[in-house]
Amino acid sequence: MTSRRNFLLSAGAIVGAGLVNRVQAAGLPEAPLQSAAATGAPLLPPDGRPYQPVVTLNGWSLPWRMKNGWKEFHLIAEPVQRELAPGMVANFWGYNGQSPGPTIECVEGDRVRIFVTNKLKEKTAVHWHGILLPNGMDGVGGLTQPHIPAGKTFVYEFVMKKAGLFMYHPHSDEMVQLAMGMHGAIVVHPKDPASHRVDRDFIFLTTAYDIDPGTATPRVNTMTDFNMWTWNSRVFPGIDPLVVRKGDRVRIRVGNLTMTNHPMHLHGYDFTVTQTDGGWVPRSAQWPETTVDLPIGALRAIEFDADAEGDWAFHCHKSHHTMNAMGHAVPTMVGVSQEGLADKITKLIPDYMPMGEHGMGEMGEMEMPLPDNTLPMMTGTGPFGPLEMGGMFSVVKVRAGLARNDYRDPGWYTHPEGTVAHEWAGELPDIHRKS
Ligand SMILES: [Cu+2]
Repeated sequence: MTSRRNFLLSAGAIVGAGLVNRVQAAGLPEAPLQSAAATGAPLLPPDGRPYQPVVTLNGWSLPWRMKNGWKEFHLIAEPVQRELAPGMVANFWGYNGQSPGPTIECVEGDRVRIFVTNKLKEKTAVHWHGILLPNGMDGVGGLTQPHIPAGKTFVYEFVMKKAGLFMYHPHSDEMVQLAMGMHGAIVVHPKDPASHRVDRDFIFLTTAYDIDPGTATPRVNTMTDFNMWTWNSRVFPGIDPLVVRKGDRVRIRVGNLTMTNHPMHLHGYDFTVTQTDGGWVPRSAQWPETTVDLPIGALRAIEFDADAEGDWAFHCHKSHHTMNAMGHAVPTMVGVSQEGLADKITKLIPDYMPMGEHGMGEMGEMEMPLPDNTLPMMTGTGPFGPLEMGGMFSVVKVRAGLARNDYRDPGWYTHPEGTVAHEWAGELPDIHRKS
């Protein structure tokens, strides 16, 4: 896991470290910029209606200003650089300095005005996915509004009619602009802060990129064969842990902006789906799950009571989505003897390393030569050895005795004596099998 620690949250913290206000133009709200990829402190509302803020995994929430009863935000569409994990930085397009753009948090009934300034070299438009709004505010370039030309600022105005989890993304040269990383989350909190309340509320969106090892800009025409499967434009081991206090009610909200589905699996717990981008799921329609499929273009919120301490894996269950850049052209070598082969090939290719005869787990431990600016297919180290993961993988760390707003990485779980799987120390029977 990344060694970087999350911010220690302080009451009244409005903006995270690294934020810079750039736009002071008359009439326009400020457009804060975020340069860091760390998980930002929850944005406690300084004005407007009260709510319990979310934590954006490896992201942040956008400050606003109140003006004559309107909540005003300012998004700037622009090229950005994003570290996917230590060792790899991508050239993306995003909003306010990052991909994903900042999370927009509102309250049911809020009147919102969102300024969008286009600092790309081509036109754009922003669609507010899942939000019930007037047709002309829906953000489909050419259909419901003119595209926003390069260099121009457009204004969107609507009322947040219902609470829920939503997202924003371009609807203008959509294939390219999504492939380049433009997206962000929207959370509309219930009017009554006591309704649907949880103790810890996380949100992130899934995206996928195809970035050739040794390069930094995604291939924008790729249809299915992506090699970077991300949560908020981060891959394991760059994704922060989801830190939870034992006993907390936890909600994790996830949206899918990739071109395939993701079966999201949580270890150690069963949970229920309490919300989709269509609204709250009635209690009578909820059932227990340990994996929920996240369809393309959809959002889901899961909830559980964090009653079991530990480091619980949380990941997409498609095994190719918990890996980083890999060569699919590599032949399967399981069961193929490579004895003597390495010596012969090494004479021709000095860096050649035979692998896969007994599986590919050994790759998680090797220091393989890599091109600049890419990540190993299987990587990461835990307290017991290599984790052999990548992509859409993180850990829900449940600990007793944390402070209410403490999201700092507590390190690895210390297991109570005698509760870890261990080698059998007794007599071993002679087991005969065909080999
Ligand atoms: Cu997946």
